[in-house]
Amino acid sequence: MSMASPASLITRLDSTEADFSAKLSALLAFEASEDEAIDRAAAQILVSVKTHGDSAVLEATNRFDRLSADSVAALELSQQEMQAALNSLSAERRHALETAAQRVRAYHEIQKKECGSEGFSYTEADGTVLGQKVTPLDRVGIYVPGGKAAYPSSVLMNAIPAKVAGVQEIIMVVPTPDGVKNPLVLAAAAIAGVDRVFTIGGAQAVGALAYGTATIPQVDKIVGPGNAYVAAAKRRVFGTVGIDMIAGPSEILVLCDGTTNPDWVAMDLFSQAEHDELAQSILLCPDAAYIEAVQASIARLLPEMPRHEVIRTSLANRGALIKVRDMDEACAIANSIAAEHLEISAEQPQQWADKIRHAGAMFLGRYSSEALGDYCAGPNHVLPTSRTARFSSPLGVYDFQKRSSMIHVSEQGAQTLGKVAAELAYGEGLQAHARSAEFRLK
Ligand code: HSO
Ligand code: ZN
Repeated sequence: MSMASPASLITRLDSTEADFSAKLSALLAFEASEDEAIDRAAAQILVSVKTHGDSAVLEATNRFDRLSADSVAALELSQQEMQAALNSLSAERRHALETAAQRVRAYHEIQKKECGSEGFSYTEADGTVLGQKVTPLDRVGIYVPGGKAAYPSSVLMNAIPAKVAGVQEIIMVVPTPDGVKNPLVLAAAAIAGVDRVFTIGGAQAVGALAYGTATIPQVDKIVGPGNAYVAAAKRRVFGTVGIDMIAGPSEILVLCDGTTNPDWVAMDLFSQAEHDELAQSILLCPDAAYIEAVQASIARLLPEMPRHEVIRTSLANRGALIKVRDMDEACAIANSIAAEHLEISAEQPQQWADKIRHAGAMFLGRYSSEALGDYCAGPNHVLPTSRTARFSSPLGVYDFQKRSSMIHVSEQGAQTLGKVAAELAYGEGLQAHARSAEFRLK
């Protein structure tokens, strides 16, 4: 393994360069490739699952995962099997998984309390009561990828908020190509309280959850990441069921004042770069000498990493070390990037956090490595990517709840509201509306 020269590992930019914005935009550009052929294939699978149900699911599972079964029921795992997976873990691994689950649960319990889960109501002077009622979804499907991105931590992050919200039934689907199961994923499902698990995946699993089959009940919302076929299928079933989001590659943006050990920052950049070749790791720092030091750390530490090839590709394609004028400018750039994860590795992190408006999750201070948030700090690791933090939020209890408006008009209230409504209804040419309001006038 040859050690590449530090300069070739990662792009260096300077915010004072004339073409800086153009270069930054080029670096950030990421189009979730909407491959037409993939979309067509996903659409076909969805149609066949919708029409033929279980038999289409069996056929696709046999074809894509080389897994044959006599019935879809035979692809369901028993609770004993999940429990056995949990029991098969080493004591340390099990303890870590349980600790993570307990912390994620605790955070989401507080979130449930603080985010208006009780709904609200108020009474007007004439006795009319108006309000909002919050109800958990009945049944949710969680998609867990089977291949290289089979993360037990993601099982916890998707299932626990649903559980905390009060969802009655959680159905997990996870492909097991050639029948190979991931015990840590099953153990996480057992800990999180997943009710049923089917070893199916791909667009066929999305279709089964969205439309329901004789064996797999229809869900109300499908959450969880998947490959391009799964993403295409989720897009297509949206409307029949709810979906969470279409997740892009992982991103980390480190905003550093130059006071953190450069090895720590280099490793934090690696931590998301190792997810996949399209992941994005960027450092913003006002101190040129410090950037040199991080670059040297990258060059020294990279060859030690088992996933060095993925990290190398990701850093070379989409990574950058950016020299900024000062921390204020760093904050402004961070807002324009709207990263999934933002580490503020600085002496006075809160001061800079106050200036950040767009980030999926903020990690304050040099001890808050993003990896802690990925596993066990407590907040959700399912976060808006690809600049969608401008308008969307981390997965949370609120994604598994919905709201109903409550209107209880008093007799007196009907007099005032009735006149207003009738007047507007005549204006819209809707007689029945007008009369319905007027019938109640004294
Ligand atoms: N960083 C990922 C989540 C994850 N990391 C799972 C490790 N395992 C989300 O962007
Ligand atoms: Zn991660």
